[in-house]
Amino acid sequence: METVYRICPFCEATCGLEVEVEGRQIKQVRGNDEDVFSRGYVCPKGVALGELVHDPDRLRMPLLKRGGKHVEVSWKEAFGVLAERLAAVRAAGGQDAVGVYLGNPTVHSTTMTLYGPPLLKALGTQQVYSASSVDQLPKQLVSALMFGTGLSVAIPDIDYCQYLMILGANPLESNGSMMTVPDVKRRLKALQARGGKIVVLDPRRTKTADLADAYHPIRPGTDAHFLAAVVNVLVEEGRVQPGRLAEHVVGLDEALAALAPFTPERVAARCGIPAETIRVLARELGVAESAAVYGRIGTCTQRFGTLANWLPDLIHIVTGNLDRPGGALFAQPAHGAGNAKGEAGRGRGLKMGRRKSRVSGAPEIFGEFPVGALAEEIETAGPGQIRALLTICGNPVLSTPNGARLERALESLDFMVSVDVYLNETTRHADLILPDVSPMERCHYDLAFSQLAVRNVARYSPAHWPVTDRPGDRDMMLRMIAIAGGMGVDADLPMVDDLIFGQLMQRELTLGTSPVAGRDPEELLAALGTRRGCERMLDFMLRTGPYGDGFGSRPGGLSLAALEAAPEGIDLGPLQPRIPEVLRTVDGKIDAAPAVVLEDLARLEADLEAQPELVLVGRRHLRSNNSWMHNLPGLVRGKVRCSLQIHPADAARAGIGPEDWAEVANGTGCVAAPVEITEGIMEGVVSLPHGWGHGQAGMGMRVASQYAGVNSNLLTDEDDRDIPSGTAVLNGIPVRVRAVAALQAEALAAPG
Ligand SMILES: Nc1nc2c(c(=O)[nH]1)N[C@H]1C(S)=C(S)[C@@H](COP(=O)(O)OP(=O)(O)OC[C@H]3O[C@@H](n4cnc5c(=O)[nH]c(N)nc54)[C@H](O)[C@@H]3O)O[C@H]1N2
Ligand SMILES: Nc1nc2c(c(=O)[nH]1)N[C@H]1C(S)=C(S)[C@@H](COP(=O)(O)OP(=O)(O)OC[C@H]3O[C@@H](n4cnc5c(=O)[nH]c(N)nc54)[C@H](O)[C@@H]3O)O[C@H]1N2
Ligand code: SF4
Ligand SMILES: [Mo]
Repeated sequence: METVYRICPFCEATCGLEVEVEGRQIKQVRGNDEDVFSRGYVCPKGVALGELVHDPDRLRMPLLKRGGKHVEVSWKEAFGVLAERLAAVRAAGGQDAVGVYLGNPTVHSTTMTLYGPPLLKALGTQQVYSASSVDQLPKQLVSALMFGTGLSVAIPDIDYCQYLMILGANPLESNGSMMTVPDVKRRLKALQARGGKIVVLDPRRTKTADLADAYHPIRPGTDAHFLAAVVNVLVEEGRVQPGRLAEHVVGLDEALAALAPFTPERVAARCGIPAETIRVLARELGVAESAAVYGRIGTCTQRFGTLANWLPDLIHIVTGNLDRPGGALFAQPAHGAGNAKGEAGRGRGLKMGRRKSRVSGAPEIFGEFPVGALAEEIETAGPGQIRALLTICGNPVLSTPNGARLERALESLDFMVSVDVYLNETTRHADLILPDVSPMERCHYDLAFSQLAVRNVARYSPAHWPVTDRPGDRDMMLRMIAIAGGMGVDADLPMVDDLIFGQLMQRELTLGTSPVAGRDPEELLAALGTRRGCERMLDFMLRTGPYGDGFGSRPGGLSLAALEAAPEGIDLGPLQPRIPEVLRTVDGKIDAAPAVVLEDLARLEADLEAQPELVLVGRRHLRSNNSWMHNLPGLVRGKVRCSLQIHPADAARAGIGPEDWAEVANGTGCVAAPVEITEGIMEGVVSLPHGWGHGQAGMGMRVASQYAGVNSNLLTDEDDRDIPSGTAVLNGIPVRVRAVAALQAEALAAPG
């Protein structure tokens, strides 16, 4: 028996795990009590690491579709097919004929995070899509517009905060998102224990709402209305107190004036929250010793995602809580985030809309188009039409709107290749599937989540088991990069890796502000020794980062070796104020009133007149993770999770009883699910979790197929998007419900 320490790669909490292994077998997984960040916390998904690693259905060899069936082939054959088919598609349609979709676990894999960008560059395609546009894109867009980079996200300083308002997030199930916060429950309870207050606004009375000091049901899609009214009250009552921020902000008066139409009295009915309650909440925010407003999925994947993500930061400015301990602060990760590079306090800002998508003219943001536009880009003929698709760590058939249309589009492709670990709803359409290694066979450092963490920490897990019978994930990516870059199937991979690293190093050396500016590259290469791949890049980034040893110029500073020697991680302390140094906007100011955001207020005002209808929202469960952990028996056992939550009054109106199944339908699609009649959801709102709908022909997930459930994204409309960000509207979807029993009776009565 051997104990191995690893960072859990499954969700954003990044818990430290203590894994007992015997040879290549995981025997037990526990939380690592010594971990400087998670301090022993673990959830059932982390405990299921062994089930995932040893899952007999996890792919171990490349699969090639022959005569409609997937068969195992050698890696050599797989790469040969990839090279030949990609070349054929590009010869006929050019580089944009190859589309790419990057799914969520891409960001949880250090290898994919580091080698994904060079792969996109080698492909040279403009047809890039990702799970961002069914997730956090609105938050990243407003962060870039206001502060200069898409990962300059103001994070609630949860460990010091005295008043936390949570909208559209349920961290007690999700373990937090766009806020890396292991053991969130303990931290929330500590907030309360020091006299602080937590307020939750959600259409469902969630576990987080139960823990909170106050819970207010809110109509889906009306967070922006509500928050705009909160700002108005702060203005009206003379509580605009940006303090030291004032000199760093432009556009504040303009922003406040633009919100004037949204008084509590005008938004109350639409939000389902009394005007007086809105006033009370605004006052509480205004007088709190420190406060943060945290919105997540419910505020992002909705009709006014951009506005609903701008307003929290505007409130942070108005109340002086931005960049103040206990308010919302910017992380300072060890590897050197984009907002720690180059000239301090100034940068290039965000350039968006440099091009438009071919069919619906959606603007590019951060180099990608909204995934809602993917199917139309595959189906619509003309220059730039996608004829081949590469998916990496993605299951868009279940995760993106109108999965049925996307499946038809995938079937019409000339070639599809997926890098994945399962033969699932999406990859079953692929001609070629390249299996990834398990988390035990790759190194891990959280490049993305350390930028979103509630505390500055640095942790690293080396690959534990060597890969012998196949290319490792780095070599798989390098081979794909070589093929895409026209270097052929037999390219020398160490040479390709050297090229990629050389570019990374060159960029750093040319930054006048770098601790290694002007140094001899040969000397730095020598200092990096025999490290290659991710390890070499990480070591370089850490050493040139804000806490790094600067390759000798800052003795005692961080390096990969220091992290290797500390499997429990290195604590770098609480978040600290970083304004103005953190800013990377062109003028070095915080833009409180970005034009694309203010322009959207007309749409918000028009929505005040909308008539209430029955709408669908999503939800998450602790023992589930998007679409792909349903093959692990330890997680899916027990009560049926893919049920329709419905309020008793709505159930009664639709004639639905507690033992019934309900049909949920709208103009996009129709599904049926068992119901859970509960007071825990607002009247006029029903909820289905996403990520279910397994069990189609041609899949290879035997457990998941037995717990199939239905795909809630058969009901979401791919054309329905938050306008500024292009993010899909996945919450607040108009639907009709009726008892399936009634339906069957109708079918029986119908002639023939
Ligand atoms: N209706 C509705 N839809 C939603 C949401 C919602 O709340 N409601 N949430 C949205 C959100 S927030 C997200 S992030 C997206 C997720 O969207 P996706 O990322 O497209 O979907 P996932 O379910 O995360 O699927 C991950 C895929 O990666 C594979 N995978 C897992 N581990 C690895 C690995 O180590 N390597 C490789 N190569 N592959 C791996 C899995 O088998 C699976 O195919 O879904 C979105 N869709
Ligand atoms: N166990 C588990 N953990 C996960 C995941 C998982 O699938 N399972 N997925 C991971 C991923 S990829 C992500 S992005 C995060 C997401 O993290 P969270 O955002 O915390 O996830 P949810 O639990 O979906 O919470 C969203 C809440 O928004 C509410 N809601 C829906 N519409 C609205 C609205 O219009 N306004 C308001 N105010 N509320 C609304 C829903 O009722 C729900 O309670 O979780 C991550 N962690
Ligand atoms: S909370 Fe997230 S990171 Fe922590 S053990 Fe669970 S899945 Fe892993
Ligand atoms: Mo997500």
